[in-house]
Amino acid sequence: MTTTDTPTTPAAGTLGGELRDAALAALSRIGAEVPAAGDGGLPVVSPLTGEALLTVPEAGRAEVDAAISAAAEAFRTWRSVPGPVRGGVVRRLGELLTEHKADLAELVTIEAGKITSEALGEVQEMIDVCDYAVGLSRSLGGRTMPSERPGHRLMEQWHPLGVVGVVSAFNFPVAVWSWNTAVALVCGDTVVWKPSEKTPLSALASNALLRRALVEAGFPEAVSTVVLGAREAGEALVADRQVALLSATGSERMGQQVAPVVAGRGGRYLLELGGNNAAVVAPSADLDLAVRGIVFAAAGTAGQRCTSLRRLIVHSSVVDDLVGRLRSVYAGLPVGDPRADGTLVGPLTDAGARARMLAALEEARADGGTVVVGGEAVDVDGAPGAAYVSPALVRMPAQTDVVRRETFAPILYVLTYDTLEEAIELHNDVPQGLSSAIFTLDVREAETFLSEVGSDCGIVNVNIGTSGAEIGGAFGGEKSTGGGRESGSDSWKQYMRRVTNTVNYSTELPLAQGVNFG
Ligand code: UN1
Repeated sequence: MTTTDTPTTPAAGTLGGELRDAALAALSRIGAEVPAAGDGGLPVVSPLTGEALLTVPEAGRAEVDAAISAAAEAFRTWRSVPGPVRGGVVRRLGELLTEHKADLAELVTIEAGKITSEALGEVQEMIDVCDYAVGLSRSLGGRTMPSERPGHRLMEQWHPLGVVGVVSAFNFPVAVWSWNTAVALVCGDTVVWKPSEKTPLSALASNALLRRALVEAGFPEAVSTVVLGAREAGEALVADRQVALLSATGSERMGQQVAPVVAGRGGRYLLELGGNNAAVVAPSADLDLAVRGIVFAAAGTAGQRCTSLRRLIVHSSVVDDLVGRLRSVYAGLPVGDPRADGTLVGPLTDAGARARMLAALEEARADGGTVVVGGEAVDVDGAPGAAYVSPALVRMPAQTDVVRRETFAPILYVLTYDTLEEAIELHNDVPQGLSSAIFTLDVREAETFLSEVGSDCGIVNVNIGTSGAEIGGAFGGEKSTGGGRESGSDSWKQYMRRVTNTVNYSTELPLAQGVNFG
């Protein structure tokens, strides 16, 4: 944003003034301080009005370097704290999040534009992952394997890795940090977090709660730090050799830039990049259930989840029926202030996102597509600078380039198929591989879609939509989505280093593979 188009601070009595006061009140209840910005700084723009509510200081390279060094120093203590004691800090974080669930959700709504129910759901996801990590803190374990040599033990241990850098996106401004941080902390790692520059207040609030839990238990605050900044701050985190694991969520382009730098310095990366998620709707599908699943996945969060449903691949025998039902639901979707009761679709993050949505719809039309419903800018009272839209349903004659790209907005492209093989072919013929679904009551179709010849995604569902995953599973995807896995299952392994140990408790020194050495 240049100085000339920086929105002015909203006046009292306006919607912007009300949002600023609400944000400051929520921060104060949480006990989070917003440092004074001085000259320059990052404007905190709410998508509800498109205005800057306040300004926060921007960290440059020096501040990021200092945060990383402090985290590396804190790691020297934290790594030797017993796992279950580290788990106690994460348990306390979960309690504090429960206590301040509504406060943090309010900040998420103000900065990310989520409707209240989804914002509360995001904080619940943080509480859930804390629970999960507390359990892990008593169960992280290595294996013992049979040694080929008598009197020898072959085993593995998992040790803390070091500093974990977290780069997160605006659309899940707090949950994605918590997936990484709750797990990293019980694994004995320390964390430096660069949140999206669009959501600094939610980040300061989340980290203030964690720091309270750390201090109460007598641990250094530097176990977890937030650095507010833009590109330069992110680049500093990516390039620093002290950052053992860089976990980044964002665009496919961002991932392509980050991966070679981290790999080149011998670091690890965990990438959660774009998705272009599809659902196959088979002839046997329960269409009532499918419609509910499809609308939440495609229009929920205004299409701004990496798991949002973007493509529908529908059997030709049910496509007209399904499109008809979706058209009537879409026509009645309440778009507006995400804090209002009954709103289901809040704003897009900014005017640029809306322009990209409208351009994608133009391209779809030029490719022979028909916009069945939606796809228009929506004016909301008191918020002329905001970017509200009506979710679009678009029938496409083929899977053209615009369909194969991720547009981060509520556009659902409808394609048709006749055989399941054809549906799977279309499904997998995109660069991304995050989440997928099939709606069917036919066990053969469901199992084929789940099998090695089915969906090529990291998340494959049956009779539920593509979004809204639980934290207990590993979250992430293949191909240009980046290959990382976060949150549940054995994702924790990425946050630790594996050590293979061979212990000889015999009086002989037999060599492996039967080698005789004199
Ligand atoms: C994201 O959009 O970056 O599965 C994460 C979901 C949420 C997480 C989405 N639990 O939709």
